Amino acid sequence: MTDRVKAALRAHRIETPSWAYGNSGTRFKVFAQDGVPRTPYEKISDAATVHRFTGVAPSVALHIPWDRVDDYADLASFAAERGIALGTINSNVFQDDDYRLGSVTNADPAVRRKATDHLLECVDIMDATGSADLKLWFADGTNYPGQDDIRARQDRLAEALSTTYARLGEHQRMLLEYKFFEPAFYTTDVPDWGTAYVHCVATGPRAHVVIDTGHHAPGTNIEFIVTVLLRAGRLGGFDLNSRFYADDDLMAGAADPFQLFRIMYEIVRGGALAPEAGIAFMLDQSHNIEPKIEAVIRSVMNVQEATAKALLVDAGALAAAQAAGDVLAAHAVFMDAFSTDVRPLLGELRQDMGLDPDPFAAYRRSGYHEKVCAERVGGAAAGWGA
Ligand code: RM4
Ligand code: MN
Repeated sequence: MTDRVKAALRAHRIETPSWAYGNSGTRFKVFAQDGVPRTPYEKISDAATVHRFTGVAPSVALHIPWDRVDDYADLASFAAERGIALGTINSNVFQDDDYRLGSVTNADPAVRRKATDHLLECVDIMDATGSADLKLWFADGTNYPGQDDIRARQDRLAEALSTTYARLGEHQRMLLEYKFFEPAFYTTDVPDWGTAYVHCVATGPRAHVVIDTGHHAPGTNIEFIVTVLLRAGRLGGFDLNSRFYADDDLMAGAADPFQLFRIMYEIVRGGALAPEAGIAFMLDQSHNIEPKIEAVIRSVMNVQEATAKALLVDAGALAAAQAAGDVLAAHAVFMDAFSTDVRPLLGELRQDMGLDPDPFAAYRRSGYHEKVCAERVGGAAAGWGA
């Protein structure tokens, strides 16, 4: 049992987002922190540091244009020298004045062309970085009934997706992310998993849905969506974070560790944990008041804890209780796993991997933070739009 759980945890991969290392905030204030990276190269050094202490975060997602560089192959070798790879390329068609009324769904063909060209540029970048996944999130939508033609916007979206998909290589995938509201407040063009699924199916077999855990109405049963998409072969991955209210982008597993456990259980149940299953476990967080690298380490550990508990569910006992219709015995099997303290097991696993059993404390002791605070003086700290 323990060996099986440890082997699965050792193989699990969590991708960290470059933007998690830069300054971010709310619309009220961005609190600057010391030692924050100023360039994509420095973000990669931070991501490599997270991997050095956790051992399970060997790739970093980029956001274009925030991480634009002259030579992506050079960025990829810089990452490789530090033991990590460049992962998912996230497109950004939401921070330009031209996109006020939408990007790929804009009524103006010139704006649509500009947005689609950006998506195609992202595929060029993937070719240079060796990235396998293109992640699409659109801020597109409307604020007022009648503002634009909902159906025409769906047609425009479908066209942009097909054009972009046609540019992908055989080994590359398109991941479509949904979000129920914000920044649009009346309609959002990809508001839910159903809409994303419909577009993915129409687009092609390598188009998959991404679940950002913060992008649902309160009370939504996310693990149910996980199961439906997995069963349909269309779950591409996650943007993991947590929330108390809306898209809070807090550390994964912080607000509701039980929900993260339930999600990871459906992943384990669906045979989708191993990297070969093709589910990308990415973090998508915004650290407004907490130290960034520590927050990413904490999130990685939280995801590992939820995963370890999910792996500990006694499948045989659960199936027997379910078959017998024993509601509370089945529930007890589930809760026993959730209630297990998996920290000793994870500590042992890290020692087996040649790591410190407590990545958080080891990072604090390492002096990395003090070092980058001393080095990263002058210049502009990275942040949204930088
Ligand atoms: C969006 C969405 C995307 C992320 C940006 C930063 O709300 O979650 O995945 O790339 O934020
Ligand atoms: Mn996201």
